[in-house]
Amino acid sequence: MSLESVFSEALKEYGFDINDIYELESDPGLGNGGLGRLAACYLDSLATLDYPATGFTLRYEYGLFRQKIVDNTQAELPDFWLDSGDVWMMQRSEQIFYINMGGHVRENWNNGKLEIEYIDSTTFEAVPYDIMISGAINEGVALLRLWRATANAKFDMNSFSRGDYDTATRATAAAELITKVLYPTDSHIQGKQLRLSQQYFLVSASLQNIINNHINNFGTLDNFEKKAAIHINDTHPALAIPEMMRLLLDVYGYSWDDAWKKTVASMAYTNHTVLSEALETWDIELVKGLLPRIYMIIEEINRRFTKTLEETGNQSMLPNTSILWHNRVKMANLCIIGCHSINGVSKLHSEIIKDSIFKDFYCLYPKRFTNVTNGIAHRRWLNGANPRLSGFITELIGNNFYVDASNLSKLTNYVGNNGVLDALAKIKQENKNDFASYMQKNSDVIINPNSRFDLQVKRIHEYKRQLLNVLKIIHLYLGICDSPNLNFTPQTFIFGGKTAESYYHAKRIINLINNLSDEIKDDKRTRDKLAVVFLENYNVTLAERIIPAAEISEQISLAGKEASGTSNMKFMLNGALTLGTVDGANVEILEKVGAENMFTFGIRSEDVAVEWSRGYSASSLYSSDKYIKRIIDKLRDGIGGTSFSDIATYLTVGIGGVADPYMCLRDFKDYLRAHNYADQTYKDARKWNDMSLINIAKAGFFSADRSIEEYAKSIWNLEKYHK
Ligand code: OAK
Repeated sequence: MSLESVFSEALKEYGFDINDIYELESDPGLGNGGLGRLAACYLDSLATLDYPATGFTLRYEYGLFRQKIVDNTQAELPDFWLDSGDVWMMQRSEQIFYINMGGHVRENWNNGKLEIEYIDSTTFEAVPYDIMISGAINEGVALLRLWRATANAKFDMNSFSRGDYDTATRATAAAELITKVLYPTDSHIQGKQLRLSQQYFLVSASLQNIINNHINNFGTLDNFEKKAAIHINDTHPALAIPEMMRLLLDVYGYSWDDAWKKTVASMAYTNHTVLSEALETWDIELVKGLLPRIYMIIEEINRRFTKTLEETGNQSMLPNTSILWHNRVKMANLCIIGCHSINGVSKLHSEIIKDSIFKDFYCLYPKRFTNVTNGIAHRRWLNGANPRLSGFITELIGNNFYVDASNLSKLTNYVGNNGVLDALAKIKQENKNDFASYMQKNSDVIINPNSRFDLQVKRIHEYKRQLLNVLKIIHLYLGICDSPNLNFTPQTFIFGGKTAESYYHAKRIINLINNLSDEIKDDKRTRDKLAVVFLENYNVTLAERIIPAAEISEQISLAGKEASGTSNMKFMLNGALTLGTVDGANVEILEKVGAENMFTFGIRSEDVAVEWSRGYSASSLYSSDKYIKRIIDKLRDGIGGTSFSDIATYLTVGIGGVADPYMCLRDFKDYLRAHNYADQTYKDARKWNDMSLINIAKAGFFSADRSIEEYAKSIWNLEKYHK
């Protein structure tokens, strides 16, 4: 509403700083990482671009845990975000829906029509809470609807009236468990019944809601697929497909063929990962037990699909494409069979899914596959998070980039302009100073604002290779110890990120980073040149503070593993230079800025499988490369007083699997080369600032507005409210 300065002034008169007020509101930690954050960015664009849209999610009482670093390792504390977060939510008790789970079903044929009777099932109530997402420049509003689970009030009343308070309260507690807490596993499935209940609860409430609205508007579902588009954000809401079928068949009386046409025509699916451990599969018995009717429908979908495969002579595709396989329900297969559109989230990723994990499906349905490269809410990540930079850009090119980020390209007119480059450098320095003061004030961490800020902030995961970054820092550290008088640009390596409580290896990496931080701090030879900082409880609030201060953005996943990445886009938009592999959306960043404005390194995705098949041997790298050997030996000897021999073994011999599964040692040498090149470039401030300017200028493509326009046009066939 452009009223921030008015409020800021008014608050000042009462002795308050508006920033302190902002701090009081906690982040709604309703997701784990990139997947949920992307959805939040998309809601901003949907509202601003005037598209009619609702995002559905669960109103978890406890969001993603609060991370505390205790004895240099991660501890998890509950995140009760609702104490300050629910001021924005409106309960809409008039739109409650009912969801059945458990028990069994009886099929009754009545005059040739099938009627489904639910026996001994439990009915839950889904209560909606709405958060309005206002458009930035218009009157558009998108809705975020969060469902809270509770016991069926009618059922409760019966128990109460019988005086059976125990049953009544037990039922409420069991129901409320469904939306109690967000599962903290990212890119890894946990096959728990409660998680499956959450998924079904979300899709059933949301679909009943969508269908109900449609009936209210049109009085029929005959035109449903022409008026509604349902998007499945990874496979977590995949049960929307059989649930849609259930509603059309059992409640609205459509034939199978008509119901199926409607379902496929209205549903679209985005895949957000190729990691096999993240591809959801559910135990058949679990699905049957919790969702008997849904399971029957899945079986029928699969029976018809399998029959077509056989009729077309494609039986050999069965192992990869069947929904039911080896006692598991494969959710991605369900999505591909049940959706008219399937997309990856960067050009490279969309090619990889066609060539590898969904290859057979691509042969069967080539027209369904497409790409939509991710984007970020540039108004949040530039205008909101970095007012200095956005103010300066406005002085240079006007404020049209706020509405249309492609206008940022006008900044290329200032390449080589010393006045502009100096101003950019000054802004970066001020943002660094601010961040250093913030850290000192809020967590007693001292950061030298005159060192180079090098960041890797994201979930901690083997494939993202925080370990590779650590190996490099150990190398630099040992180098300074060898030659303390060598000219060395002071550098601060900043890490941040959470990992699931159960992910042992990632927790060890957090431990290693914190120990390394201590050892370097305690060493007189290195402490003024090198620093490692682990930001506790990395979240959106912290990201908004640190990204504007970043100079190097580490995007160093093993090629082929990061579907897209979105922090890479946020960093570039704020003028950081990318040190990265040719992976995910880095590929498109490279395309936009050119190789001369990015520091790339590492194996290419198409070569990874080739190297494995040739017998990639990490242990021979250990024996042949004296730098690698020294670093691994140092891990064994100890960092910060603790031996990390388990990590040394993981890299060289393997722990219950192959050695160095994400090829850290394979890419180490080339990573060092790219780092050294970045280091040399940094010494030439003019060149560095020019590169930084070009990165900002080319970031417009990565606005979520562009992604949403692509979804609206090519997948949803969606029109704006006001044409
Ligand atoms: C998490 C769990 C299961 C499946 C995917 C994820 C996930 O977070 N994927 C991430 O999605 C982001 C948004 O598309 C991408 O930028 C990340 O590369 C991807 O890891």
